[in-house]
Amino acid sequence: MAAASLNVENVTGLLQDCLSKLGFEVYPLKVGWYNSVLSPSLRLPFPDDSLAVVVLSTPAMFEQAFLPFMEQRGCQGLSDPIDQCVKHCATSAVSQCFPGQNVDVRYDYELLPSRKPKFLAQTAAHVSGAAFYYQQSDVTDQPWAEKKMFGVCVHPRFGGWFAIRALLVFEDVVVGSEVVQPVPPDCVPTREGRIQLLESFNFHWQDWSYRNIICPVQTYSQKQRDYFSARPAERFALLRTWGFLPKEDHQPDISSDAQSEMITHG
Ligand code: B12
Repeated sequence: MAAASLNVENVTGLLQDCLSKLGFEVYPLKVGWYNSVLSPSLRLPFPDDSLAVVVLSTPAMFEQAFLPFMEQRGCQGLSDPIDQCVKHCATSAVSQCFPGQNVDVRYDYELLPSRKPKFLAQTAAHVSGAAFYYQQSDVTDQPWAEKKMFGVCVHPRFGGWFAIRALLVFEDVVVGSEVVQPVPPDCVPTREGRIQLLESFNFHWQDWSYRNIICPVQTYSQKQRDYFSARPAERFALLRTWGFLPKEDHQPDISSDAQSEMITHG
């Protein structure tokens, strides 16, 4: 389809058709909504009226995309298997739905040469209306004195049981001025709820309690929990016990302390 005939509805619809069966959700946004809350060094280098789409993984992604991806292709090289799977799904959807189109694809784990993230996933999720981004400044009369508290997005259906994986920017697709910025559902409206959320996310994120701040419609399966609770070195071992990696291959030696402390986002 030529760029001129693409619009918010058909881009979102085509991506949804490709990606929802794989356990992803897609939400459109205008680059200007994102850029207007950020300082110049973090803004996207595209016109304010261009279309972007943020891609979230839901609990179903693990069984609907990741395990079949491992079964069919296996992972190649040392990079994170989930990241490889997400990249495969996103690039396949883009080349299938929009052949020849100018689409800039950024992943949550990518950094710019300045070491800043290529896009701020939580800000994108909030301005698209996908998931409210609760930040320190959303708590009145903060109990944390000078401490910096990291913010967290809450999805209205999945609570914290999701991840923000990618941002696609359609440079040549213009979002009309009549398109209104959606407000994300405020599912943690009270001061006490927000304090509990930010404290769980900052101090006890390993116990995953922040994910249940609202009652989710679906959570990660036991298999998925086992996978994301494991450290990277153990994840390769788990994949091997599930039959996905050849036993004799040369797996990365990720036993050094630095690497086993590495956090991969699930
Ligand atoms: C670096 C990083 C980390 C670092 C630092 C954390 C941080 N927030 O800075 C470390 C390694 C500590 C980390 C840890 C974790 N992380 Co992390 N991390 C990231 C990463 C890659 C970048 C975040 C970042 O650097 N932000 C920069 C700071 C400056 O941005 P900011 O605080 O949001 O500030 C901006 C906004 O306030 C904005 N702004 C200003 N005004 C306004 C107004 C409005 C309305 C809005 C919307 C925005 C806005 O401007 C500011 C910048 O100038 C993101 C993925 C991504 N690409 O975004 C994941 C991400 C934030 N992490 C995530 C998770 C889940 C985790 C962990 C739980 C690990 C895990 N295995 O699951 C832990 C727990 C956190 C903790 N307690 O320490 C998830 C959060 C999902 C969610 N529901 O929100 C993300 C989004 C990854 C993902 N794929 O989903 N992480």
